[in-house]
Amino acid sequence: MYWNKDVELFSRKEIEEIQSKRLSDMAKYCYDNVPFYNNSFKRSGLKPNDIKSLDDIVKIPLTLKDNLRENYPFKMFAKPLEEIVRLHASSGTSGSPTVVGYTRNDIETWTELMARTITCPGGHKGDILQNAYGYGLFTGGLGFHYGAERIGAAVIPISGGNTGLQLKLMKDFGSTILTCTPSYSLFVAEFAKQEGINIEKEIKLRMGIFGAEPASETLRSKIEESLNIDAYDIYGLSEIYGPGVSVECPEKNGLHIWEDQFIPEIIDKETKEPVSPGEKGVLLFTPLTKEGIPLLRYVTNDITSLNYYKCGCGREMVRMSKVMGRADDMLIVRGVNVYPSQIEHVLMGIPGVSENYQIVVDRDILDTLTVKIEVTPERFSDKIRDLVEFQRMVEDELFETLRVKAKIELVAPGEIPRSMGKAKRVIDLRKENI
Ligand code: DLL
Repeated sequence: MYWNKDVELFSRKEIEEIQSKRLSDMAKYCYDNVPFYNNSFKRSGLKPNDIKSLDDIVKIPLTLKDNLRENYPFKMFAKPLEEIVRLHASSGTSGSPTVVGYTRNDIETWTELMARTITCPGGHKGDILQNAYGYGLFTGGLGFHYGAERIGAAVIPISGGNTGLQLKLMKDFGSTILTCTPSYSLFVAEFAKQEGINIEKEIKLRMGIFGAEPASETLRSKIEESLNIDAYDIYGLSEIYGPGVSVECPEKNGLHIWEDQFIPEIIDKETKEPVSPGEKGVLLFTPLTKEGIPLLRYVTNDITSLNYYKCGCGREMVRMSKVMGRADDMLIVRGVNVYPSQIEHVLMGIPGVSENYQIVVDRDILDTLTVKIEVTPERFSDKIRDLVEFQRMVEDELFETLRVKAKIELVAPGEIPRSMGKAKRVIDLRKENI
C-alpha cells in the first residue's frame, strides 16, 4: 500500500534527478550554516559548487558519530535554537549523548515519512495501533505516534513495559497493529502464554512493525507464530530523524529506503571506499531536506547491502538487506571474527534453544565466549545427562558453523533479563576488566 503514490513509485531516473538537485542544495546549506562543514570543505579544498550531481557525493568527507559528540550539544545545528521545536538524544554508552534538533519542517517531513512507513506494510485508517516503543528521548515512541495519527489510525500511546496492561488493552481495545522492538514483542507473547491468553481467539492483532535492534529471520518466524501476525522490519536512527528511514513492504524482501529524502551509500569497512552494488559494507546516509541538523555522508556503522532491482510491490526505491550487525560490534574471540547476529542465526536454528540468550565475552589471558541460553519448556529436562548432551550439541554446532569455541551455559527459564526496549544481548566484560 502507498501513502504518497506519486513519490513512492518514482522511477530510478526520477529518484536520481531529485537526489542530484537536493544534494547540491544541501552541500551549499551545510557549507553556509554549519561551521563543522565549512571547515571540513575548506580542509579538503572543496567548494559547494563542486557538488553538482549525484556522482560528486564521493568528494564529500565522511561525518562520524564522534563529530556529533565533539560538537555537543548544538554546534552541528544549522538553525538557531529559536527555530528548533524538538530535541531528541541517544543515551550513548560512553561519552556525551548525541543530540538532534528538529525544525517544524523537519517534524512535518518525518511525520510524512512515518505515514509512508506504516502504510507500506499495510497499516491504514481505522487501525488501532498499540505503540509500545519508548516515548521520551528515544525517537521510537513519538516517531510512530505522529505517523500513525497522520494516516488516521487510533494510537494507543502506551510506551514500553507494563506488559499486563499491554495485554489487557490489546484484548479490550482490539488493537490491530503492535509496534515495539522484536525482543519486547516476544516478551509480550511469552507473558500472554503464562497468563493463559488464547492469542488466536482473544487478540485481534494483524501485524507488527518491529525494529530498532537486529532480529534474524528465525526470530521473525517465532514472533509471527507466537502472536499470529505478520511481522515487518523497520530501520532508522535518531541522527536521521529516527524510525522511518526504511521499512519492508509485504514482499518482506529488504527494506525500502525513502530515497527522495536520503542518499544511501555502502563503503568498505576498512578502506572506506564505495563497494560494488549488492556488496555488503558500512551504510552511510545523506539526508536531503533536513534543516535542524543536516548531515553529509553520515557513517551509521550498520552493516548491510543495497539492492536496486525493482521490487514486486512496484517500488524502485532501493532495498537494504536486514542489518547484519554493526561495524563496531564484531567480536574477535581467539583470533576468530564473529558477529553476534551470526551467533543468533546458529542458535535460532537449533530446536530447543529459546529466543532468550546472552553472549558474554571475557578475558582470561585469551578472550573467552560464553553463551547463556534458556532452553524451551518443551526441551527442558530434569535429567542432567540430557542437558549436558544438549549443551555439547550446541557447542559443536557453533564450532562447526562459525569456527568459534564458545562455552554454553544453560540457565533456568526467566533467568535472562527481559527488555522493554532494545535487548542487551552482548555483555563485554573485557572492557570492565582492563
Ligand atoms: O533505534 C530508531 C528506531 C526506532 C528505529 C524504532 C526503528 C524503530 P537509535 O536509538 O538512534 O534509533 O538507534 C539506531 O539502532 O544505527 C542500528 O544499529 C539499530 N537499528 C535500528 N533499526 C534496526 C533494525 C532507533 N531494523 C541504531 N535492525 C541503528 C537492526 C537496527 N538494527
